[in-house]
Amino acid sequence: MHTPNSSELAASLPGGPELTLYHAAHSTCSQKVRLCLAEKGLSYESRILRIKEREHQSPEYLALNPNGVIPTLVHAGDSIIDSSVICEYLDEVFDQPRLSPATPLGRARMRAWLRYLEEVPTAAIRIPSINKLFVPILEKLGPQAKRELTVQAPLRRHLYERIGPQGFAEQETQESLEQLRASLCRAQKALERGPWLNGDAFSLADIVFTPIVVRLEDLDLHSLWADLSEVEPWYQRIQARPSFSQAFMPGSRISLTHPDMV
Ligand SMILES: N[C@@H](CCC(=O)N[C@@H](CS)C(=O)NCC(=O)O)C(=O)O
Repeated sequence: MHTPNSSELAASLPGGPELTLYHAAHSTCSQKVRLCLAEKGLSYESRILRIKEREHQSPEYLALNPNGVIPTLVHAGDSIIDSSVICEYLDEVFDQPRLSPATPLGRARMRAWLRYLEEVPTAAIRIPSINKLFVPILEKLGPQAKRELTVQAPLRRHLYERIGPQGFAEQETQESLEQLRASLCRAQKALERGPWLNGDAFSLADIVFTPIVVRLEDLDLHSLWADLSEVEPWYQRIQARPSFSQAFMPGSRISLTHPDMV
């Protein structure tokens, strides 16, 4: 019997040549979209962007994504930006398996999770991530490259200007850890009713939270949820899904990666 190899398997999946993802292995927002693609069994053309080379700030890329951040999905020639928007788009266009509740109320609750996850932990995780991952890279690149990366960042110039040689100021780092802890406590409450963030069914809310928890683990911040009885079992369930190893491809886990790979 012929066992299909991985490229034959990819070619037989829906999505295929119509979907192109601009992303990076270590990028938490890219990981959200890769998890969604894997859960939905979609194949795609992968275009890896090197942040260090400022490929996400090139005119060609800015034409696809004026925010100059990754990821961007191109579907049949149209670009879609913002990771949770991309996830919702994929879930609408490729309908099975559904990753959103069937009722308007269920979807409203899931979207409230998505907005909260964007506003609080997704923003907060940037601070310890930059402290650990980007500061050594920026220091190696030197002041000129650092200035260019900062000045050309369409969304975050002012955030990046606050990065000192040791990273962000202690108070900003502490505030981000408080926000991350608050989001884990909110997850704990939801998971007590669980088994998933939005109730009975695994959904985009679980997908969007996952890379944040993975990054916390990579930053040795597991202590932030050590006393929260439902969070670790949820994380174990997430890691047992086949989508996890597909989305977290080599280079995704920063503690296992040399910073030079970014
Ligand atoms: N709201 C955007 C944020 C994307 C984002 O911040 N991407 C990061 C990587 S996770 C990035 O491109 N950083 C490079 C930069 O800010 O210059 C989304 O959800 O897609």
